[in-house]
Amino acid sequence: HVLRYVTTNPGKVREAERYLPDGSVERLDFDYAEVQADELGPIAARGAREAYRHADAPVLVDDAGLFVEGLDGFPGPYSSYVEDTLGVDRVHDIAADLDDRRAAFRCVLGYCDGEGFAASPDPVDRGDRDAAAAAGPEGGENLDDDADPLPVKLFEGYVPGRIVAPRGDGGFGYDPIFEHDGETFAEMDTDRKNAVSHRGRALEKFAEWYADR
Ligand code: ITT
Ligand code: NA
Repeated sequence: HVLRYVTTNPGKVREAERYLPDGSVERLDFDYAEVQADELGPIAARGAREAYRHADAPVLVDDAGLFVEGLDGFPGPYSSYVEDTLGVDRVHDIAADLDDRRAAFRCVLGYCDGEGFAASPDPVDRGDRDAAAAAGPEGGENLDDDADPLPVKLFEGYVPGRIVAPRGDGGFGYDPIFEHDGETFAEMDTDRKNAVSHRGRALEKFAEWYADR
């Protein structure tokens, strides 16, 4: 079975391909409805169900966001909208005036193939969400409060860092203004970013689970 990685963002697939066997994943350019929610989990869960019903094949959706500590987590689930409207440079300008420039990227992967998951009688298996839980209230309870019975399995990843003036040409989105361990994500190559990133952490958990599926 080819796995559909559901995203309008080719940068995400470039990162995801490193975790899955050659030829086992292809991008499905499908823009699922992003429900308004203050957490990524419910957005990914609903997106996975919608994408599965659209594709009628196994799907993985990837919902991510940048959470700036000194802005109470903004732009968070609105990161895509804010990138398109304000833009990355102005997010940096706003953060530059803050005392606290700490930030984190979060990623939630939602998998749906129309079948249940043996290890989890629940409609939603929350997967391993230790990192998100440890990271604070954003990772919080009720990852998916949707009543839709179609099972979805969620995988989360988190990386701490801080907002800096833009540096580097790699990556995509907010990568130039997100520094982790002295380098921005845009200064890292894909393997280096994957080794520390929110998406890399989530993909690692997913790939380990998916290998036995
Ligand atoms: P899809 O929803 O179609 O997957 P998207 O780019 O809108 O594409 P998200 O809603 O998950 O994806 O992304 C929210 C925003 O965060 C968006 O502006 C992305 O560019 C950005 N983003 C996501 N992952 C990122 C990463 O690893 N590095 C930098 N920016 C990232
Ligand atoms: Na999106």
